[in-house]
Amino acid sequence: MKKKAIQITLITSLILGGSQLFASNTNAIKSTIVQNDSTVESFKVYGNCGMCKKTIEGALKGEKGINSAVWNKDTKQMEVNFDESKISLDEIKKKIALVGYDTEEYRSTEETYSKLPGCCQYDRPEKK
Ligand SMILES: [Cu+2]
Repeated sequence: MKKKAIQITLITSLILGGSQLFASNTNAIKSTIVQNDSTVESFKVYGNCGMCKKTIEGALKGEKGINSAVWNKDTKQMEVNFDESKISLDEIKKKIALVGYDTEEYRSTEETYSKLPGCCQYDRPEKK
């Protein structure tokens, strides 16, 4: 009788141990996937108001590899969550420059900037 009890304990611990192994394996796979398709970067985008926010965020909306893009008009910080295998940080900044907004790395053209509504014509960083 005692022997049987020990056997059951052994089997139970084997099952438990096995399922724990399985669980930690799936966790490892999950976290790798999350890391692969989501990189979060914050950087400064020059701009003024709520309309700028719409234009800046709109530059990335629906673009391949962009999970989310939020610009804060008070701090001028842009936070982008993206898939590095589909779009690079440089490409993101170029897209923002294309709609009229400067980052430290990519400057919009004078022409595009001058077409922005008056309230959106922010003080531009000095030319390097
Ligand atoms: Cu604006």
